[in-house]
Amino acid sequence: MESTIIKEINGSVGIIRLNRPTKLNAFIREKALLFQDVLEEFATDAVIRCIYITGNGKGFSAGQDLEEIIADDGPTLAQILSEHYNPIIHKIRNIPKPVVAAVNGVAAGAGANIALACDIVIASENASFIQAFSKIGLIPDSGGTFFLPRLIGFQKASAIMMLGDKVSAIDAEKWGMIYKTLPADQFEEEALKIAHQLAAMPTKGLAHTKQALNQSMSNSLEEQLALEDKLQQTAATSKDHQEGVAAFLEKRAPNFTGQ
Ligand code: LHQ
Repeated sequence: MESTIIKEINGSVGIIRLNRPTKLNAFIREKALLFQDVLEEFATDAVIRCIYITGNGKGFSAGQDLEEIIADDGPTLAQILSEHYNPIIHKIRNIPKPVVAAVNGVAAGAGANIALACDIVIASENASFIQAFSKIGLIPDSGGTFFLPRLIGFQKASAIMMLGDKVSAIDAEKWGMIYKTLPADQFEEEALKIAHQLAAMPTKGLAHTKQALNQSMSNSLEEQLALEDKLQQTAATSKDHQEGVAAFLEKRAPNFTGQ
């Protein structure tokens, strides 16, 4: 049987394809654990300078597999959060490389919130986002209650979480929930171009930017200014910083190595 997670290395981009297409890539335990393993592997592989997550088939991910939660031998609710989704969100936020979600179709429940935890979310014009939890008496998890109000404001977040509306990719872009919507017929090609662009950039600088953004979620202005100071000192010691300045002054294209 084909793996529920397909990994592939394309140049400096590590591609993760969620692969249970007949179930809209819903997560079962085996898939959630494998996903973490591949995130970890790509995080530590120096060749990989951008991670790209997408879904096989017509959906991105319909979140937790609802058949698994009622199965006698399935994981407990506590395991689903503490061993599956919480570590996935922690990993995505703490990997010192850009993580792109290429949302090819519907993203529901934890599937939507895994996408929203990524650094850059790109969606096909056919994609949609559903905070499906309310329809089954649950609360939005996988960081949903953290990221969504920060992305689109308290009121809209509150409404779509309570109503469980299907938000089109076009609206998601308009509201600032995602970065960009792309035409369906060029989706993978164009989304991968963005991933390759990121993979050719100063990786350490992007990692420090990510760290600063992570902490901006809870820091005061004073704390954030101090953090920017510290991270900028470190970024300034990178080879890619020297290369960027030299390339600019020599009027040539930079050749960043991620160092
Ligand atoms: C599915 C699923 C699915 C199993 C589609 N499971 N089979 C945390 C804590 C603890 C417990 C619970 O979960 C969580 C985190 C969460 O993620 S909670 C939210 C779980 N997800 C949902 O509630 C979404 C359920 N799915 C849907 O509402 C629809 O499938 C959407 C709106 C996503 C897509 O609708 P359609 O495009 O009409 O597709 P479909 O419903 O026909 O689905 C296609 C197939 O995929 C179908 O199987 P079948 O064998 O009948 O062809 C569905 O049963 C299956 N599928 N989602 N989550």
